[in-house]
Amino acid sequence: MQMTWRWYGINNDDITLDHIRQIPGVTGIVWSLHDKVAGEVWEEDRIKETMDHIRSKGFNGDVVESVNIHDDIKLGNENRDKHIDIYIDTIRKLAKAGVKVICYNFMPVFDWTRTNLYQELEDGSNALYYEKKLVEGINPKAIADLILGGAGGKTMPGWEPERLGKLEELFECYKDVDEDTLFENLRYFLERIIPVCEEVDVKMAIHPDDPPWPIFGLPRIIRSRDHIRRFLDLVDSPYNGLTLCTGSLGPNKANDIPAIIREFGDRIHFAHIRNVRIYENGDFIEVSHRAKDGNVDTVEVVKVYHEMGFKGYIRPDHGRHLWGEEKNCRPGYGLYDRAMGIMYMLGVWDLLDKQKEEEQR
Ligand SMILES: [Mn+2]
Repeated sequence: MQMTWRWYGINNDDITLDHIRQIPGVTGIVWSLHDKVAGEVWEEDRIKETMDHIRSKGFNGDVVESVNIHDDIKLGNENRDKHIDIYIDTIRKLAKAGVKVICYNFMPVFDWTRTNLYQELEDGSNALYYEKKLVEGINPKAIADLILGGAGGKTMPGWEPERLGKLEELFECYKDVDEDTLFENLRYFLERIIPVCEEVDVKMAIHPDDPPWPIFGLPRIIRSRDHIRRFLDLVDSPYNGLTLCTGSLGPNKANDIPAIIREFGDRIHFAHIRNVRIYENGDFIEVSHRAKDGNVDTVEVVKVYHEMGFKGYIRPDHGRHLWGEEKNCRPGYGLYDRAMGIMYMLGVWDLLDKQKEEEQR
C-alpha cells in the first residue's frame, strides 16, 4: 500500500507540499492540471513542472486524478475520435513523465453531487451533505449554482462553469442516452485507449458514480457490484481497472463494500477511503474516517486491503471541515480531517502488520 494525498497544484491549493510532508506515511501526491477542461491538450512542460515540484519535496507523482472525459466521448457522437486522440496524447505524455495510474469517471453532465457543502454536524464541524428529496424536486441548474456558488471561486473538478453554463443544451444531448448506450460508449473509448495503456504501462482506474444512483434522469453506470463486473468485462485487461471509492459506493446500503474489494481486488489500482452516515430517509452526510461514526466499516475495508497484500495507492477521500478551515479550503478537501483519516488508516494497517509479524515468528 502506498499512502497518497490529493493536492490541487502549484498556486492552486492553500495546503502546500511542505504541509503534507508533515503528515506521517504519505509518499505520493495525487495531482492534475486543474485548469484544463475536458478535451484540452496537456502540454509536456506543464506536466514536467508539476512532477518536478512534487519530486523536489520527496514525493512521487504516480497518480493523476483526473483526466476528465469530454462529453462527446460519453455521448458517442461524431467528434469522439478527435477527443479520444487528445486523451491518448495525454496518456502518452503522462507515461513519459513517470505517471502510473490515471483516475477518471464516466458520469454524464454532473460529477459528484451534494445539496449542502457545509452541513453542520453535532460536534460543530461541517461536511458535504446530500438531501435526497431536494435533488428529486429541484432543477439541475439550481444544483449547479449551489455547488459552484459554494466553492468560493475555486476550481472544482467536474464542475467547470464553462460546461455547466450550457446545461440545457447538455441535457438535450443526453436525452436518448440510457444505461446500455453509456456502457457501449465507454466500451468504444476503452477499446481505443487500453492497448496504448498496455504499451506505455499506465493503468486506468475509473471512479464510481457519486451518489451511486441515477440523478435528474441521467444514467449512472459505475455504482454497484453488478455494474462494476459489467464494466471490467468491457475490456478484460489489468490496465482497465478501478478507483474503489468507499465514499461513493457507501450511500447505497446494498453495496457490500468489503465483498466488492475482495472480488475485484486485482483490478483495484487506487483506493479512496471515506465514511458516510446514511439517514433513514436516504439522506447522507460525510463523517470522519472512524468506522463508528458512519455506515462504512472502514476498519474492515483497511483489513481487506491488508489481507490481499494491496500494493496500490490509497488516499483519504473527502474530510469534514474543521476549526474554521472551510473559509480557505475546497469543499471536502481540508487539511485536518484528511490528515486524521490517514493516521486512523495507518493505525489499523500498522497493527495488522505487527500481528502478521508476530504470527510468523
Ligand atoms: Mn472518491
